[in-house]
Amino acid sequence: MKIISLFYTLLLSLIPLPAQTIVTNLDDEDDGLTSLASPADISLREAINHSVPNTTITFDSSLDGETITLTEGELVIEKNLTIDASSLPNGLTIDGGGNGDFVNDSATNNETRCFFIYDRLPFPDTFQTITLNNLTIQNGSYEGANAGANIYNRENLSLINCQILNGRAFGGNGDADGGGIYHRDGTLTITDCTITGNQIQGNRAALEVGFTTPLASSLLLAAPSPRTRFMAVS
Ligand SMILES: [Ca+2]
Ligand SMILES: [Ca+2]
Ligand SMILES: [Ca+2]
Repeated sequence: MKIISLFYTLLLSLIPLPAQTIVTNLDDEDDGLTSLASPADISLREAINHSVPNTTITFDSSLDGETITLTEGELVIEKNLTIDASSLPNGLTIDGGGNGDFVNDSATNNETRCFFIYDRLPFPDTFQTITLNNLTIQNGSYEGANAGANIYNRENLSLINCQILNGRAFGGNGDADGGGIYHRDGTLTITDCTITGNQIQGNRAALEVGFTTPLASSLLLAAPSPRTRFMAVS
């Protein structure tokens, strides 16, 4: 019996547990590589930057319905990662600080794109798997081409029960793309999301992924060459 018990204990020890990091504050800060050793002071930026690949990032229940306003620039995701606020009844908001115009006010209000999702690996590219769940991502702002004011994506991204709101892409000699999402490579899977109020400047065809109502089912967008583009409907 002891041998069997020992066997199972050994077996369990060989099965890697899924990594998990819990965000515990609303600050936009990064205290460095050892920051995750301070479980009472873990920001979303620290969780993204320093968690090992394949981590699921969740949120302390005290953050239910709260907002993280970005002050340190876009959040960069370049590895397999899940950001899951599904345990929060009222979700969690990530705000890029944009003020709704087509002017770069980053010097005065820190406005920024919200998520830059790309590992920058050389060709041939491989695709990381990223899932964002129960997040509101709003007020992103980006000046330039290939924008994606709320989300720039070149990996395999799944959005579940998210709201992508009020992004503003502008400039880029009139070549700004994606007030909400700029999806270039990989796949973009959208399930039960609302993507609305996002705008680009100028008279070029609007290039955001645009939906005004929650989708009834999943939409899988396999990125063709060279790009996937959608007309804005809002
Ligand atoms: Ca910290
Ligand atoms: Ca602005
Ligand atoms: Ca990649």
